[in-house]
Amino acid sequence: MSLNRRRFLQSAAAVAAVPGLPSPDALAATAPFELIAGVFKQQVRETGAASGVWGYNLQVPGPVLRFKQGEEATFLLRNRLPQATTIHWHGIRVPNEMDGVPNVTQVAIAPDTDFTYKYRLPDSGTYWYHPHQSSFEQVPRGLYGALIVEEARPVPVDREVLWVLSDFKLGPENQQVEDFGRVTDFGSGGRLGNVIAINGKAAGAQQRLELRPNERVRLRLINASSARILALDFTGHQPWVLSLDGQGVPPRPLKGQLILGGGQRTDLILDGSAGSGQFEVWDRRDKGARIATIAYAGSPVRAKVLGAPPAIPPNRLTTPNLQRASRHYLAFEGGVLGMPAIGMVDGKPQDVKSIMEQHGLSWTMNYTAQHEHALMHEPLFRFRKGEHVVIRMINRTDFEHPMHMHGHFFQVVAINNKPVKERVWRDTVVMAPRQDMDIALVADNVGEWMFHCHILDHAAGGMMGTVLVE
Ligand SMILES: [Cu+2]
Repeated sequence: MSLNRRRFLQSAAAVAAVPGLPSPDALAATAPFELIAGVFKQQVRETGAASGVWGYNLQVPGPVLRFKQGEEATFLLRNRLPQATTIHWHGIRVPNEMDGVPNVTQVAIAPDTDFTYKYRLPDSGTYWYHPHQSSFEQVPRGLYGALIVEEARPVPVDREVLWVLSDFKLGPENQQVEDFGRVTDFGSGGRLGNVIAINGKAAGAQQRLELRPNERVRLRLINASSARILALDFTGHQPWVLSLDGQGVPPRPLKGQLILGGGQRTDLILDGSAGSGQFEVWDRRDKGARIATIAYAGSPVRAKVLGAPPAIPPNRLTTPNLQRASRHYLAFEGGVLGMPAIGMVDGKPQDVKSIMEQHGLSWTMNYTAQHEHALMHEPLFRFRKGEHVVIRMINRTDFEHPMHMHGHFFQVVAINNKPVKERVWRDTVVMAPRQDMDIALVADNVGEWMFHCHILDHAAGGMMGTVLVE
């Protein structure tokens, strides 16, 4: 066990002595916004019974949390679930102790206790929040919501629309199928739902996005699915890509399908350029599914459709210098179709059979498989504060993996050893099967940060590690 972690456990024990008390800090300044995690019913499918869900403030997705860049946010999380939970603020560069990772940054919040999260919002953009405790179960039950940080001067639009995309696995009575945590899902594509949802309601032709001719809409898209990767197709329209994972890009027309892995966000500018009629929005993955209808109504907002939108003012992120960067490697192996590496579990070498059968794990990262937020593991990497780093991720599996790093943004700088011309900021990137991908970042946020697959079943099956910035 590292010294760092031992220190954490000691302080964790001290905190645990006064369960349920918010920290004194939380009592000062502005009143916290209450997020009550609970169990309730919500109409997900159009017809039939309401579904039992877990969510925040009796709604799935949870309330839209909206702030201005630079503001301080305070949340009082009240856990009324039958399990311990936490909230992770995906993409927000919070101080480490506010990151919501059980055993690593805080003690999991027990049922019927509260916890206060308080931090400043350094970056504008589209973010989201969800538990990091048993996330393979708590997220698909409905615990997620959008966190939007407005730019000081937002891109001018007529209207904003938010789509929190997810899926539910519902049985014939619309009940949630209680099959969370199956090793077969951990080692394959993850537990996919059978009902794609937009803002907590079943996707399909009945999900209507109404546009007036020549109207300009900013469409914020969040993939909150626990496993599903989406490939969106806006037929009859040519949206502009405005930002990826909250970070502005030079606006460009969306070419082909919009790939959105679990955890990723994209803001689009959607112009009412078609002027009349109805158009289909599709998810083109697998067999494909029509998820929504763009329908025209009303009089034109302006005489002509607008041209290219202005770029979002960039957030203050330090660009990694590849010449002076330290180089690191991260090999991924495993999965049901591949040959899992012989690896280390809980500090001991294990053969493939026991990794899978005895430990219920399916993947290794640098030949180590670990249980979610395990206490005994060492960080994958240790970086000095301010160190420029390149991590070559080597995907020796037959699966895609949306890899997410906490507390930092990174740039994809090479794919299969070929430099990438345009470097965009991301906090989550989809690695293709058998692909090598180099990501670069400046490790400037001190603490121990998760680096994991955002197919939450994969994370639970071994694809979860940390990087320590000190
Ligand atoms: Cu994965």
